[in-house]
Amino acid sequence: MLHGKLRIHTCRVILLTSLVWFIIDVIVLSFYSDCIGGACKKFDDNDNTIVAEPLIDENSFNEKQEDSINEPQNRGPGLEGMSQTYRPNTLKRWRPAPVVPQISGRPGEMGKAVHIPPEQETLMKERFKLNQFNLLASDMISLNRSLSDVRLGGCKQKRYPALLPTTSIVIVFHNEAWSTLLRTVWSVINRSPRPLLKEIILVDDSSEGVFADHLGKKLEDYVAKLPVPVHVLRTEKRSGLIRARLLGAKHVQGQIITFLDAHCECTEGWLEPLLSRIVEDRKTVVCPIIDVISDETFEYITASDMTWGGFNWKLNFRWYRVPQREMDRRKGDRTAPLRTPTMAGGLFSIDKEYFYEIGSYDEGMDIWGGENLEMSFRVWMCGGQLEIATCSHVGHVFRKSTPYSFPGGTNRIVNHNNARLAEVWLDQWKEFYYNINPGARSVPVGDISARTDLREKLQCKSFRWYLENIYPESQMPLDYYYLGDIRNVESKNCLDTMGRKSGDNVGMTYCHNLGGNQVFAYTKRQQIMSDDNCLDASSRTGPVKLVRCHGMGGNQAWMYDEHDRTIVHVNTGSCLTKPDNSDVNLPVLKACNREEGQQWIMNSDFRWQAKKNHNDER
Ligand SMILES: *[C@@H]1O[C@H](CO)[C@@H](O)[C@H](O)[C@H]1NC(C)=O
Ligand SMILES: [Mn+2]
Repeated sequence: MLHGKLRIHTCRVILLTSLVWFIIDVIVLSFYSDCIGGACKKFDDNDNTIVAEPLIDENSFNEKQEDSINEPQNRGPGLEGMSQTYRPNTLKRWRPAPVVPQISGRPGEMGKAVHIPPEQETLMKERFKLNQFNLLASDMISLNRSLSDVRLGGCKQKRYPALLPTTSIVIVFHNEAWSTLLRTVWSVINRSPRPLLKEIILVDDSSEGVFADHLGKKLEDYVAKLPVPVHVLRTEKRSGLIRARLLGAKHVQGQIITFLDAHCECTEGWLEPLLSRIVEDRKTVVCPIIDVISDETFEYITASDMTWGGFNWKLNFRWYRVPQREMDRRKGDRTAPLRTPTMAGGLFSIDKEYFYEIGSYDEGMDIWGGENLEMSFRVWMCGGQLEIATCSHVGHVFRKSTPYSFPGGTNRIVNHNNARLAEVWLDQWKEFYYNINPGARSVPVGDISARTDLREKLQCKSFRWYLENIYPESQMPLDYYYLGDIRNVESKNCLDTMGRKSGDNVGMTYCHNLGGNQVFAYTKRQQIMSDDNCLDASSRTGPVKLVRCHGMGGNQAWMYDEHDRTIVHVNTGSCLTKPDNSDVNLPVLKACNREEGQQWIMNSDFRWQAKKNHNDER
């Protein structure tokens, strides 16, 4: 009995003491928080230090209130967003890393191009084959090479929060060259504020042959001496990017995971903008601007801050120009984070817990391809946001061809991955993918139930919502009447892009019913489009060209009359007509004459999708 009472008493004392400490904590924290809010003195023990104030971006604050895609309770800059997601005592005080000094006389300093003397050209070509970049040039450049500060002027003045979370850098590689891999590592060490850099995790996805020599024990011995903890993990067999990244992520000890490619160079101030966005809202996935390191000369070339990520019907990731709509949202401020519909996928930061909450990666995907779009759609549709921090620049060696082998064949793997992505996330718009790429229909997608369950569990929005709210400029039209081939009544032939590029004439040939180059969409905006090109005519007699869709009507507006079956070019009033005898593969534009050569059928396998609106529209 006595024991029992004593125990209860002890418990009470412990509870009370804890309570007192808790209250003290809260008081201290709230005082401290006021400091963060900017009411306190600045953190100025060094003239060059970034000031201890959060990045309060008035523009985005106003924006957030009127914008329906944000959940206000989780958003808002500064403290509210922060205290809900990161406890201040887990964050770190930091200072910008010192500028990497130029080593005079070394090739490639300040990001300059390296030119190989003619007598070494044979050797250069020999070495080029190993990695599909100029390895000889790379080997001549210091691992610590200096770079110029490529940021916009406004970025250099930006103030970031005084306290930021730590990050682990995860770098996956397969058969990587020594100098590019280690230059990536050194650029991270040299240009990241040290308190924020928890560790670097290198994941060797089963490098083979000559690569195994330097990427084995030699690498482990080398990284053991580096001034930052660097771990080398290895997959047992070739696992591909996705599974190797998951292995790396599993060992992450920092609060944020930053994925980098293995042939990158981080520039001055690259990390702070990424971490700052996440500390404001942990459901933000942030990419740097990916600059170009020339595969020929290793010159550092700044990329545009006016491009964002999109995708085409084939589900290839593509860079497109940022539309005016997004520039307006940012009030014309090019240093403000850019909301991008998709990301390239190689380089980004994400909160570690959020990475798992949102479903990490689709483990049913193989080797490479599609995972970046999958994550992009998932983040947007399931309540997160995807941004490019235009003040963060990381260079990447872009290659003209891949040096990697794809067990099972590149096409098969990419089709498999993209088909999974289409099945899980694209809803009815998956038809655009299957129609333009009919080969994907026969590739087994495997079991996707775990991913569809995830979509259900996270209560993700529809792809229509994504197209309406995040990517109205998409090449996949939001509203379309028809998707399929366009057949001439008289000749029985079909319109065909012949695989031609923007600026070329559209063609016509026998109907093969396989989709591909014969698939067109007729959209609510009166476009006749194939992937990112639209039928376009600039005179009443043609020619009819494929031109990159601009969405502004004009020369790209066509009116299909279901009853007459004519396709009338709105600007000129001319009718799309079957080819003349002069060129049997070239449809033309002529004055309308009601003959069968001007009648077209859009009804093969596909349904009219928005018939009601179709009539309203006219
Ligand atoms: C890079 O610079 C650091 C000092 O900033 C030095 O310790 C290190 O040895 C250098 N690394 C190489 C490979 O030159
Ligand atoms: Mn790469």
